[in-house]
Amino acid sequence: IKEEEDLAKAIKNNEFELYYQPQFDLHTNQVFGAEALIRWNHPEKGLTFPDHFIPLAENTGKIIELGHWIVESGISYLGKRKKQGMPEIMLHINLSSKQLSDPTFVSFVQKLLLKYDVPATSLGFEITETSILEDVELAKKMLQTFQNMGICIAIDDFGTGYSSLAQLKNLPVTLLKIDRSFVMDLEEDEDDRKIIEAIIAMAHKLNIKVLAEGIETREQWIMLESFNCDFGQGYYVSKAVTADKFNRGLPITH
Ligand code: G
Ligand code: G
Ligand code: MN
Ligand code: NA
Repeated sequence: IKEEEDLAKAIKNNEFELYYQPQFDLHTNQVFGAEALIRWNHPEKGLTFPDHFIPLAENTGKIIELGHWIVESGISYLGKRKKQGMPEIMLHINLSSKQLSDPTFVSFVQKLLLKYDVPATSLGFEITETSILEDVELAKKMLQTFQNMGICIAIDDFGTGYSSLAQLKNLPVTLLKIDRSFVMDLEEDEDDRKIIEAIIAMAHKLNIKVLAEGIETREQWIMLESFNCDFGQGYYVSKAVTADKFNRGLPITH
């Protein structure tokens, strides 16, 4: 209960902040986008990570309000960059299942794109296999609408759920994000290498781009590039950073 109240107060007091983790093209080494990752600047506990408070927000229904804040912050950030003449980037925002079963969510997003003068093609939504389970048919329709608008639909943590392949058949998918558990042992584990190569080949046949998560070493980058993986993300290049830091640009290590 205490935590629930905290969460409600934190939204009012503007204690949340979006951090941005760069996403790069493995072939050109260019940063083309970012994943928005929420942080809580807690007045007592300091910088707090979402593993704990996102599930709490989901279980208490607060995720609708918090989700609105997240989406508006992300889109307004894109709008600010555009106004300042900064290079266009793609921003991927994580969605929870509650948001995908909210019938007003599509018009909410449309209004924000207009308000901040942001093209739909600059926006992506990351969904997980569990986030569409609440109301599959409604979620599917909503994702199709978003894709028709030009918004990128990314499957997050691919390979860890229990119906990964079915999802590719059933959902409008633009991008597949290979879970970092496959990337982690790439150098030692031949099976992981084969699995990743197969995922990439399959995705490309379906006209779906592939991003590898959790790239932490130069060797992993080079290997993934040789497998023809399109994009990457991970501590090797950068963790999630504040908007200011992201705007200043980062040296790419590769
Ligand atoms: O850095 P990391 O600790 O940011 O994220 C931990 C988990 O929290 C990940 O599963 C990530 O997808 C989730 N997460 C981070 N930011 C958001 C967000 O804005 N919305 C939702 N729904 N989940 C998020
Ligand atoms: O579930 P999702 O993929 O949205 O979660 C992203 C999570 O992964 C965040 O907690 C983010 O901080 C973390 N992350 C991003 N890059 C790396 C990495 O290279 N290594 C590890 N261990 N975690 C990472
Ligand atoms: Mn994600
Ligand atoms: Na992931």
